Amino acid sequence: ETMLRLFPDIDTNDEALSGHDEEQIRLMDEVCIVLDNNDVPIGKASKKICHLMSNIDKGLLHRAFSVFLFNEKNELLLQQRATEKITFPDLWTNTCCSHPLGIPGETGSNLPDAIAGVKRAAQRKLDQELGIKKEQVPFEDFHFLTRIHYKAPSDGKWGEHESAVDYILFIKAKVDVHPNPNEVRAIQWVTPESLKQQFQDPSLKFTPWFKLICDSMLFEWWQKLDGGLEKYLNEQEIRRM
Ligand code: DMA
Ligand code: MN
Repeated sequence: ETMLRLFPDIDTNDEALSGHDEEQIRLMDEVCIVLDNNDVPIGKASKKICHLMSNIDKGLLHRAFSVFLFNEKNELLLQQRATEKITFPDLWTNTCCSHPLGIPGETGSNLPDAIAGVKRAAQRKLDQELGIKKEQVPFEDFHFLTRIHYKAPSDGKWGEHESAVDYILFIKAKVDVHPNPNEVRAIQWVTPESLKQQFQDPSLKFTPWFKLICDSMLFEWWQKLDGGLEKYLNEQEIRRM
């Protein structure tokens, strides 16, 4: 279908994964939603195919999401990615990131359906990565802010880039966190001040998308958590970064 017409010589290089963690290799078979440049689904492809640089360079783009979870004190939950992660291992990043799957309920071709899809995916991954139960992060408590289309290099080892349309979700919730060690090495709650301070410490490494969001909008959004966030919600335009 469309996918094969657009990407007839798609690369499925399995070599690239050899030596990596078995569970993380298995997760590379998850089915991502492939998009045109305007975030309209045009097909599906495995997470592995979506993350190979050779495919990304041909324009292969997929849908992703980034959750920012705050507690009652407006502190943000950060995670350090597990050493087992194939992409961006050991880096500090926002609460939870992943991809909505190409399954009913997580896909959507118009914006409202796509937003509903990423919220369901967010509930699924908050549980799988951090052991946060769905009941503590109700669907209707997620706020969609905007979409960011970005392309970022990885740390080089796997020779790949991330090119995605990233849905930004905020949620304020009281949660119990039980990190899955195959996904998450450490967690911490930060204030805007302590996060800014950590950026000054060269021994701490952060993911490129988290840095990008911090360098652009995060601190402005964060300030408005208890009032004034409304005007930032449900942005229709895709921010290209
Ligand atoms: C990918 O997150 C999503 C973005 C926005 C970079 P990830 O690498 O943590 O995905 P997963 O949890 O599915 O491995
Ligand atoms: Mn993740």
